[in-house]
Amino acid sequence: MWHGFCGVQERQWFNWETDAWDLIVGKSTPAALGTPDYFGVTPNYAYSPIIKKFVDRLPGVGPANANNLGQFIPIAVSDTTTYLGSDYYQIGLVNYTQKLHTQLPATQLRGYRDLSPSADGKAHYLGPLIIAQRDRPVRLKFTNMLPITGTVGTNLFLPVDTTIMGAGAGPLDDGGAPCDPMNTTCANYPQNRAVIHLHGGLTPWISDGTPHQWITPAGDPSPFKKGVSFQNVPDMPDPGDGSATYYYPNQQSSRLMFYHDHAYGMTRLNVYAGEAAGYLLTDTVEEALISSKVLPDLGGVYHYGIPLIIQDKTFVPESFLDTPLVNGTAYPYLNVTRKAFRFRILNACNDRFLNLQLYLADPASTKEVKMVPARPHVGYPANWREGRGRARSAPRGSGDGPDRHRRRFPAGAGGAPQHSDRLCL
Ligand SMILES: [Cu+2]
Repeated sequence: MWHGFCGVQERQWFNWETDAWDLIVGKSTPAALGTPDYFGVTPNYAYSPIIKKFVDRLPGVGPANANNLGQFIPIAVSDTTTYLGSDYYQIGLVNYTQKLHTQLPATQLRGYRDLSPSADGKAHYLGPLIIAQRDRPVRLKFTNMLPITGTVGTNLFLPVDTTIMGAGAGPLDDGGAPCDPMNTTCANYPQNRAVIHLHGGLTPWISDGTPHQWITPAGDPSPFKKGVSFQNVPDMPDPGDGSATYYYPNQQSSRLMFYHDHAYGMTRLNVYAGEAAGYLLTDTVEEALISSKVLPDLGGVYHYGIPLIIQDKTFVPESFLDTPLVNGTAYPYLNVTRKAFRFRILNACNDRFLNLQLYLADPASTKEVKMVPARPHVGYPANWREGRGRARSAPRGSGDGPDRHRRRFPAGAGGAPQHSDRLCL
């Protein structure tokens, strides 16, 4: 997170040839979306194209908080009458496209659509967000609406490694007879399998969405219809082929979770493709903290804070996960005013721990933030990168912090803040 004026907007990367942090744009001066050249003169097609930073707003919650690309995270529409005492949701799985940055074409995605008649009928990346209350169950009917085997769009649009167990051949032949893939050619598991798992939820096993509880779309000709552990919720009507029911008791404290695919052999790919959405659990303790002003109340859909769902993606066919998305946009910004904000930060990366820090960006420099010289590490091996005196190693401490920050907000009459500022993510 770069906090402050987001003036310099190109990618920064450590260059092992020169032992320095380079702004890639300063090195190879490619056009927007050009091929980055991180290692001397050799093109590296495996890296995402150069994307201008901090030009798109953060997608917010609900259509009123859509960004300049029209992206937003919808709140799932709850049905409180079909199952009295429970919030009921109907969610489908579809292929769709969405623009994730101004300079990128629309990206092919596979994800969830709120099937409530009151929803807008569209899939939205990271949506629909389910807001649940402690001790009030959520019931879910999930329908796999992907194309059936043999039609366009059946297969995942990402490369699937069929040598991984559960992704290639299974124990049935094309006619559905038992088959031993160790000894003969059997049918492949289809790539339109899906299941929903509530990540972090205390969920009974029938509804846990384990790797062996996937389903294929209704009418799919594959001999593999559902995982061997598949169960519907006993006190809900059988939803039929292509659908599954889930019961989440919500008997745990408030937290931001997410629900995502968990299909055997392709969980990582399905989640990467977009099968993930937020699940915000609230409770009376949190409400008391908000009403007593211990936690800031930003009002409306941000009563429980602003979600920042961070993921790592690549926009080329190989996956180096070199581009962060926040709420579905690459390098977004958020206009903030001088008051306390509450962010609900979720690491939904495939491959990364996150070390989040706040820095004041330096509009006078060609770098995003000021950097300090590296200190040599006495006694380290000669080829140890840390000790080789590269030009800049870390953001300069004097460039961050509340003192510098405060100067950017001259007070108006009565000490009221006059200016807003950009939080670059
Ligand atoms: Cu998970």
